[in-house]
Amino acid sequence: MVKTDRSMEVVENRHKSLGLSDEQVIEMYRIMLLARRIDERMWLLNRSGKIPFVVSCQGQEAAQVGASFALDRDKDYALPYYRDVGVVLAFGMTTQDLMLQAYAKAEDPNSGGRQMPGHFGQHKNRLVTGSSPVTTQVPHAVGIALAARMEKKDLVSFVTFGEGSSNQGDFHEGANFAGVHKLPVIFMVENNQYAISVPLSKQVACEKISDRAIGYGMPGVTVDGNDPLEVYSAVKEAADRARKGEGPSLIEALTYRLTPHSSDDDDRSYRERDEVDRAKEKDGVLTFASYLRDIGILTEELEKQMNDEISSIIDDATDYAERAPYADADTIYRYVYGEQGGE
Ligand SMILES: Cc1ncc(C[n+]2csc(CCOP(=O)(O)OP(=O)(O)O)c2C)c(N)n1
Ligand SMILES: [Mg+2]
Repeated sequence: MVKTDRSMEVVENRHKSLGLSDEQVIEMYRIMLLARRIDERMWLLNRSGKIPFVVSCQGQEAAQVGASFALDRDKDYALPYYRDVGVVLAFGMTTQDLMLQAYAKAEDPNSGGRQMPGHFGQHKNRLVTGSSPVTTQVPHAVGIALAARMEKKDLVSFVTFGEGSSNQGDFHEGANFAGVHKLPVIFMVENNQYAISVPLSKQVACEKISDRAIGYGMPGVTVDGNDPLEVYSAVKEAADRARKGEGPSLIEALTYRLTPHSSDDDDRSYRERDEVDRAKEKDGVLTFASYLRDIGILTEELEKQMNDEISSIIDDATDYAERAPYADADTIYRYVYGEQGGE
């Protein structure tokens, strides 16, 4: 949280000292806000019976967008997990694309309406599709980094997953291989404190998820996932190391899942409302907006313009996706038995 009693110069220097311009941090905020508003709209559509399922990004946008801005979004690969609306928007997926996948329509670039929502993948934006078993994207990301090394391509492979998923064998195998071969991968754990109903204290015995890095010979850091600038800084350092051939990094972004696990979950059965309310006070979408207001670059006028624009983008995308056709039944085997597809 930006303290108003700090001198303007010190506060302003936070993003400038990281090499980020005013325009870039405004764009960061715009994407965080867009992700939040898309997610909120999806819950309304779900509750009104229009879309079958939502798995939310709410509470994790700051980590997702801060990290994405530290990457080269014209050449790096991202292997997002189901909550990463902020990552996929930052990499170029559109609101319309996201609505098409929520409605499972034929034009959905992620899977042509075949996968569950949140299974992101878009060839043209180097977003690599994943499977439903959690953490399978980790060895895929390591494989992409290995391929880049073998083909002498200058790219970083960025993979995200939840803290619960860091208990899966896929994480340990992928991290070990990447560490041994010093591959250009960034592992980012979005630690939102729960794996469905299981709290962090019952998931792991180590103090921090980032403590796991030492076992694989890579640096591990824990950062405030509500602060996009802190996440940006950690991912930038990791990307620089990766590009210099110094190998992988593990970053743990501390966040909080503000919604139930999914639209099929009722979180009142395993956590107190007080806890959720306290987490809302630290919500990165709100605290980053305060920072931008305090330094005078998020003016009232700009904020209104941004909100109006986001509302109309989401309205248009929703109308479009609702009217769009479902896939023809005779295309059912497409993408299953080797046929090429996607953008
Ligand atoms: C291998 C596997 N086991 C179980 C599941 C069911 N499942 C889906 S999400 C999830 C929780 C994952 O928690 P975490 O990794 O912390 O991610 P979060 O949902 O909290 O972001 C589980 C157990 C699954 N999809 N895959
Ligand atoms: Mg979790």
